Amino acid sequence: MKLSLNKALLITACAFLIASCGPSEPVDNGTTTGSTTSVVEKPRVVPPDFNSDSAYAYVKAQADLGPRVPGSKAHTNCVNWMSDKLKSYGAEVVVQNGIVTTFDQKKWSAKNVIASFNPENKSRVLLCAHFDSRPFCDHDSVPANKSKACPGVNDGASGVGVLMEIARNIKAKNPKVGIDIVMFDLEDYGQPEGSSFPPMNDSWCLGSQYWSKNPHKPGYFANFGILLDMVGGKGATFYKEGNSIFFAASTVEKVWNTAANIGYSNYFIQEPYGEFTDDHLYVNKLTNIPTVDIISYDKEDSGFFKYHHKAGDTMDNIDRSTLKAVGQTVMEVIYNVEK
Ligand code: AHN
Ligand code: ZN
Repeated sequence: MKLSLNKALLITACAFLIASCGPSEPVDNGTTTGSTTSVVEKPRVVPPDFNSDSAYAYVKAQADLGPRVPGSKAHTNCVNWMSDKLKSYGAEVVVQNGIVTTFDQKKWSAKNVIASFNPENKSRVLLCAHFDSRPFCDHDSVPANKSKACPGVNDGASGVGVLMEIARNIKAKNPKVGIDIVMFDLEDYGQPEGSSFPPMNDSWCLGSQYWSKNPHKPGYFANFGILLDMVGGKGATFYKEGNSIFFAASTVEKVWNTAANIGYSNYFIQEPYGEFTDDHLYVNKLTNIPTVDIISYDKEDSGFFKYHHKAGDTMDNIDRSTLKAVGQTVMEVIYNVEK
């Protein structure tokens, strides 16, 4: 059955309104178009309430570890913290080890943390974020800060924090689909501008590149994927990012329309903007999973956010309302996937 976009939106809106105030039984919208086709649309499933205090606490727990730079104690502690917590929420957890080489010719054992909920379910959704912190604040204007590790709070910890809160909710109420949460390592060790090392292609997103080439289960597939990156900044705006539109247009529409339906159109802007190299690009190029990036962009500041790759990327800029807008939107999407 093929529906025009307008009609699909209308039906979604009707189902949404009916579900908001009516009984939770299937409703026949009885749409008739010339012939006698009637469309039976299931009411919207009301997802659990995403708790922004809880998400904030998950972000702070990572911030308190210190920068999760590859090779550091904080990095190991973060891997253990995520896998222990995700197991406690009922997921099957795999810590994938992959050897990768960064632009500075160092070798690392990348650790992608993969949590599968209802692993036997064939219908699946991928949710992802990166947990590593950039080893240098190369965008900082203070010379002494440029060589320091980045706090990586909005850039890294925010996405992980939102996904941990979603995991906690999945334990309380299962969506109809299986969910895989992947926390990618070594996203943020990309070659800085002006680096004296030979130019390296694809120097960002090494953990997601490894996972995309070596999925944790042979033939792994998900119906679609959502990447969260820098989703905690105060007053953040999320545009429809170009690579997401190119590879996953219908998922972009689903996410942005869902956000609008539940009142978050001040965060989710209905306009395309930019084309970013981020973990979703490699998932899209190297797997068949159409994946979108919810990534903040600040047009006023012409950057991702004010403290991107700066020493100021701390808890001070994290706003519970932004975490809520993103977390509740993603939950609304995953609890309403059919099959
Ligand atoms: C670049 O900065 C090239 N891409 C954005 C990916 C990124 C970095 N996300 C977080 N940090
Ligand atoms: Zn970064």
